[in-house]
Amino acid sequence: MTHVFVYGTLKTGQPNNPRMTDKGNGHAQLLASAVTTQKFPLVIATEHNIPFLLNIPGQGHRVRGEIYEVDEPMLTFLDDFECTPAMYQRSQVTLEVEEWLGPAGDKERWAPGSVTQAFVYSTTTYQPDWPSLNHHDNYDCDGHHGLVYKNHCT
Ligand code: PCA
Repeated sequence: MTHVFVYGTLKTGQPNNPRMTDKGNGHAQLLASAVTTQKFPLVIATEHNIPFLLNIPGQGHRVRGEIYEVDEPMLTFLDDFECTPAMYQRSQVTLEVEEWLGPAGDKERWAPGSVTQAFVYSTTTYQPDWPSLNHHDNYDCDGHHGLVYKNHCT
């Protein structure tokens, strides 16, 4: 099993979260909410208003998201879904756990404030103007930014 940190449309309540809960794609278990220990620019870009975490540590904000435990089929599905490595690349990120959201029996695993690592879909293959777009800290497709996500996969 592998841990993946999601910060965009894959989060609970966001348009692509059903991909994580679809058993046909593999297994994913929500474990915790978390925030990156480093700042990153989280921007909304392209005509589809897609969230991208730019792999530029130290700029932007600490970014909030969720840690999932995923199996090999789900990781393969997500790599494909996120157009890795062309659009996003999967790399390791260091996280501060905020709240345990996983199975109650596993409660001892992470206390709030624990530091852990997970994979994240971030990008170094961004357009030159993206770093100067607005920086977000907690993506919501219906946020005040008004940049409504357009699903290009359906
Ligand atoms: N999906 C991935 C990367 C950005 C996106 O919309 C995620 O939610 O983490």
